[in-house]
Amino acid sequence: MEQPITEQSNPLSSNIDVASSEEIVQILYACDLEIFHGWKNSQGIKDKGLIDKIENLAKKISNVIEKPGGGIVISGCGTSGRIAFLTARTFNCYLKSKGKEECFQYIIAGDDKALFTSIELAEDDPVVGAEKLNQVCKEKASVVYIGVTCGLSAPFVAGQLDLCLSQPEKYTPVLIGFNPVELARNLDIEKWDKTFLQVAQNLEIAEKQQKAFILNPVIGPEPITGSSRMKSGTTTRILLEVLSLFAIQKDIKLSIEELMSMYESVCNCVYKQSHHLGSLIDLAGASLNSGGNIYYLGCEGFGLMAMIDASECPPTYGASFHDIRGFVTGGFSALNNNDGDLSNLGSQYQISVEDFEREILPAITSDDLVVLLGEDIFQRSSKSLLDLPCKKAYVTFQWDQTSTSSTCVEFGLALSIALNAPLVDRISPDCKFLVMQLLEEVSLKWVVNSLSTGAHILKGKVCQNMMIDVKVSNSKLFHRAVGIVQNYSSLSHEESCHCLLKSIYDTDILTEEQTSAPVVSHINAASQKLMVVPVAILIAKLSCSIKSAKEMISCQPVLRKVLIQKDCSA
Ligand code: F1P
Repeated sequence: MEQPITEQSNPLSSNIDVASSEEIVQILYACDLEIFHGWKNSQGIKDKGLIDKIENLAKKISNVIEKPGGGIVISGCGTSGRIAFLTARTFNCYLKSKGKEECFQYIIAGDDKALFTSIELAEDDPVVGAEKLNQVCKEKASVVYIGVTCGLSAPFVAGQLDLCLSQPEKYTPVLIGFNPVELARNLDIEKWDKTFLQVAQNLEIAEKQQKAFILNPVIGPEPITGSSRMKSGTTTRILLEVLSLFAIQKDIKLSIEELMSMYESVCNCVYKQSHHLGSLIDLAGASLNSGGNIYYLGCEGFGLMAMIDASECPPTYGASFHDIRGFVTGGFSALNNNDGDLSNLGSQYQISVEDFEREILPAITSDDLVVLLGEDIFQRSSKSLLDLPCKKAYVTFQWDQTSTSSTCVEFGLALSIALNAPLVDRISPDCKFLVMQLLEEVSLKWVVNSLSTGAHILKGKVCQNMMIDVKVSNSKLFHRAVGIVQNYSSLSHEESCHCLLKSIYDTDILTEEQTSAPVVSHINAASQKLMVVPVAILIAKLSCSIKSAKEMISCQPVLRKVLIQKDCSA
């Protein structure tokens, strides 16, 4: 069976783990260009059929929200839910500033706690998904529901789409993801009677009757295999923003294609700075490798974007939540989130720059890196950082500069990226500022994704282009982990699964009870363990015991090096 494109390995990045920092950026650029130029026979987001659908859907949304009781709900899990939140927040703010009703709502699996921490298990529940949608829409007469699941796989979203299909008089369902429908996930969903594929096929039928939309451009595999926070997250943002903009603003004075080409222009501007971005990765990698932490500070959308980047590092790279953290000025008061202030839930939810200044700054060391994102936070915080021993970096964007500058000023690495999107001046004054904000935020996403990915590569958390320390925290990630173990061994799928289970249950001999337990039990058992997948890879590849696999990893955490040493000594 063909693997979903979102889970395939991208040939462009197969040596990203041994590339220099500047080369890492160039590889990420090449992979991101597939968003705009397509992959194999696909045309990416510039596909004419996709653009037509976006145009029709924007009209539909606009009709729905103009009527009383109409609304738009965007929902997803992990990064997809976080991008749903950001989009709803941005466009509600815009509507509010124009004196209009705020009609965007978001849902994220695991609720607002999942905006900052990974709660992947919640993604596996279609029933809770449907209940949440029901709750959010109970007062509404007519809803455009947009379910985002990059891999066309999340049961939480499947439950919501299924609910929409059962109430066509109320809901217009939209699915956003990055696989063709036939590659949607076809695995049983616990305690449910359909697979994601079946739901997607029902949606296809509804789409033919003009009662649903599927936006699923093929944009090629991720640079780090399966890491949908990267290209897929970026494309989700672009699609949601283009849709929302055209739905609420009829007089933009741009076409959808032109707006998309502006995203491409800023992508080129950012990645042209591969040398400077490489220096940023070097700084960040040095911090992680010396046991230091990376702190992003930013205002508004910049701070939030950076927090989203940080929140995906634990599940993707087995990082601790301290390794990379994001802070936003004002914390929860700036968020406009569903569940309000969560800061009393513990330090993971202390997200304001003020929390950073109070709790972290006094103990900062020369191993730590503080990255100021945007001019506002630089004005606010650079002076207080100046005399501190930490490494410092500053990233900002300028529209009126012709070239990017990077200086190792007194402050540290200061990188001012010149953005240029030829059509900006044509946009109607009413939304020009908003479009520039969106383009800056997506640019920032490219910068922080490069930084965190590059730093973890330098820390040895990527082997070839696989995230070899992925957290086994939901069904999709369990199956991905089995695939990773199989990729590095010559074992069958079943044998690879057994190696993963041995690592999860910390045993050389599995019991019948363990092998026959449901996936959810494996996920629960794995949740408190470190280095589950690297240990499983070693026992699969070297046929060694759990104990010796753990010893090897404690002496040399970079797996490719362990394997090379073993190959040489064989
Ligand atoms: C949702 C998601 C990803 C995350 C991880 C687990 O994926 O939470 O955002 O990076 O892979 O799954 P999807 O439903 O958008 O495919």
